[in-house]
Formats: sequence, structure tokens, C-alpha cells
Amino acid sequence: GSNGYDLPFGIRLIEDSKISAEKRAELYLRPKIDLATAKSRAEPIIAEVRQDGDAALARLAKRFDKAELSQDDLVIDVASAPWPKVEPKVAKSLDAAYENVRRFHAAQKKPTLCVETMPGVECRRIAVPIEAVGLYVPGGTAVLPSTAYMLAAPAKLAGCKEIVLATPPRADGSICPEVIYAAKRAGATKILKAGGAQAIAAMAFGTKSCPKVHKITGPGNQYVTAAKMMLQADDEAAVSIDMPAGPSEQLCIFDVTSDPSFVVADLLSQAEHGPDSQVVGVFVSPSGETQSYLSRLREEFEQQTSKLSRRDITKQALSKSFVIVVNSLDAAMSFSNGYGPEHLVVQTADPEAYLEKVVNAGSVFMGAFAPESCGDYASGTNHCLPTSGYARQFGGVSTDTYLKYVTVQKLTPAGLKRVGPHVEVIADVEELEAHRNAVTIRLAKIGRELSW
Ligand code: HSO
Ligand code: ZN
Repeated sequence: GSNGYDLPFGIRLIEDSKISAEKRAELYLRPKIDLATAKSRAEPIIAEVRQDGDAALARLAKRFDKAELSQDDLVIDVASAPWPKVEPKVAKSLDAAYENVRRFHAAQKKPTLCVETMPGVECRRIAVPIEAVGLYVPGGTAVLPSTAYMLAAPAKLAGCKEIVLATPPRADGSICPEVIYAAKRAGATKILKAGGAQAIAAMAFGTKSCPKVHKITGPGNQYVTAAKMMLQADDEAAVSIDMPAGPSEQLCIFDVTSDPSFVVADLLSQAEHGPDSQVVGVFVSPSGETQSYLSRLREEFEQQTSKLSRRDITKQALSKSFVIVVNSLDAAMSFSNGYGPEHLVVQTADPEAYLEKVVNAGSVFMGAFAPESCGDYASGTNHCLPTSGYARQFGGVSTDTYLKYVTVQKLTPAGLKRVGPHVEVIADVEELEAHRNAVTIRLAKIGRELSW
């Protein structure tokens, strides 16, 4: 029976029909991360960078990255930097992945909107790139060239002029060649050798060597997230962010027709990201007969996990993860929408039936042959996605992330004669006389009558 200890590595097994609404709401919450502490640690670092600029960056690189950097070696000018040496096989795959991402994100650009709301009253909406943007590519336990092209490709396609990519330097002061390669391929203009809160602060305020940016995107640890949230609220920095980012997560819906080795492979691919990652299996079992499938799942977890080089990290993530058994498609989607996963994998026979009911999810992977890792790297969709339930109000990074929409209007005399009288009436209601006058003074000149 489901006593809560039926799966290995502390993965909880839960029956949806047996839990209360309160318990379900608890399951929607992510493993707790202490953002308040992260903010209190990020605060003095932000202040130091604001105060001392490049000198602070050099000091902090020594302290946090063990890297000796001189103040004139903090920024790489990407255009003039030579192509770094990467294995030809790797370059080929990075190019193929980048090309798919470029194609999908280029197609996201929308034509200028132009609507004549009344004859002679023309409203337009034009997309204008944010001039300078900052992208954060985490370092830490994995090198992430994929994040470099996921963030830079849409910024370049949007038309941003300055695209600063910040990533922590290695102890010898260098940046991983694959990250430089991806940044150069995708069109980043500068690489800032800085990580953590200091990188975010440098881009938000600008330093002698790092240009000031107007928007900062990309994932990061709790210090990066804390800094992004604090600086977005700072009127001196006047910077916006893509979204608050938390640990990676995946929710995978499966049933007895799903291949258990695929289900487990997908859940593990997300669990290996970090000890705070969370994966959720939603097992749709209308018959309630689960034991034989679950025992195959258990075996797959044991076998596949033991072979992973990151099994220690993976097991920590699994200990915060769970499988929930539901009895219908509707119950599965109700749970998934309540959780709002960053990645939703649907490995059932008819994934389209589930897709219709998706409300809260960052990115959806449909059917047996769409593993999340394809979206992480190479199919074309973006992998910078809302976590921690923010899929309720945010979509992932896209070309739109780097654009703002400017509206335009143009009125003919006839247009003003049509809309102007309404403006006069509403201005009267608001008792804003100058507003009214701006119309009245013109209509006095051109007349109020519409002549046909
Ligand atoms: N799954 C991550 C993205 C990534 N995976 C980068 C591998 N490299 C986003 O949650
Ligand atoms: Zn991943």
C-alpha cells in the first residue's frame, strides 16, 4: 500500500483522493528558500559595487571566485575577441541548437499594429528594442553555454544595441570557452567577468568598464535573485527584471501506457540541476491499480540514479520530490495547474487532451519523444522559464522580453471632429480644463461640423 515510503531516495508517494485541500495546497509550495537572508547578504555587496565600481568587482572576484582580475580585465569586448577554441563537434552542435533557437525566436517578432479606431483616428503600436540589456549566466556546479544563447539570441533578434552577458570567472580569471563561443554566436556585445549579486549590481548601475543596462534577465542562485529583486525596486538603478527565479522544477504526467524508463529519465534530468530542484510525478490511474507499474518505476529510479555522476545532488532533490496518484485527466491537470510547474511533461497516449486544460505552466513537452532536455538545449524554445509557481503570471524569456511597445497616434481634422467632443465631455467630468481646451481651441478653428 501507499505508506509514503514506497519509492526510493525519499520520494513521497501520495494518493490524491486521500488528501485534504489544505494538504494539496501545501504540496503546491516549493521547498523553502530563505530569500530574506540572501537579501541581507546581497545588500552590502550591492552597496560596495555602487560605491566603488570596478575596484569592488575586482575585490569581490577574488573573494567569491578566487580569481585575480585587474580592473581593465573585467569585461571582454565580444566582437573583437577571437573565436575561442572549442571542439569542432561541440561547435557544430552549439551552432545547430542556436539555429533552432534563432528561428523560433525570429518568428516571434510581430508586425506593427495599425488600427483606425474611427475614420481619421489612427492608432499604431511599434516594437522598440530596449537599448541596453544585461543577461546573467550562472556558474556554480555546471557550465551553461546553453543559457548564454537562450538569453542572447532573443536580445539580438529584438535589436538591443548593448547586450552585456555576466558570468562568474573561473579561478584563473578566464571564462569557459563554450560560453564565450555561445555568447559570440548569439550576438552578445560584452562579457562581464562577475557573478552573484555583484554582477547584477554592476549591470544595474554601470561601472567604468561595464555599461549600465535597463533590464536584467536570466536565472541565478538566491543571491542573484535577491539582487535582481532589490535593484528592480531601487529608484537610482531604475532597472527592470524578467522575473524572480527559483530552483528548477518539472512535473511529469504519466499513465500505465508510458515507458517507465522515459518517465524516470525525464524526472532525473531536472533533479540533477541542484539539491533544491523539485520533480513531481503525476500518475493517472483510473483503475487505482498502481502496484506493478510503481514497482517498475522504483527499479528505474534505483538503476538510473546510481549511474549518474551527479547522483548526490540528484538524491537530495529527490528527497524533496513526490509522486501523486490521481484517478483522471481532470484531476491530473487540476493538480498541475495548482502547482504551476516550470516544465510540464505529458507522457500519456493523448497529450493534446491535456494541453487543452493547461493554465499554469512555463513550457510543455508533449508525448513520449519530447524529453525536457531537448527544450533545455536545442529544439528552439527558450529554457529561461518561470519557476516557484510564477508560471501563474509569467511566461518564459522570448523576443518580447527585450522589446517595449510604443504607441503612436495620428488624427485628421475629421478624426478630431469625431473623437474630440467625447474628450471634451470626459475632461469636464474630471474637471481638467486644460485637457478640454486642447480640443476646443482646435475645433474652434476648424469647425465642429463633419462635412461629407
Ligand atoms: N533545465 C534548465 C535549463 C538547463 N538545462 C540548462 C540544462 N542546461 C532550466 O530549468
Ligand atoms: Zn535542464
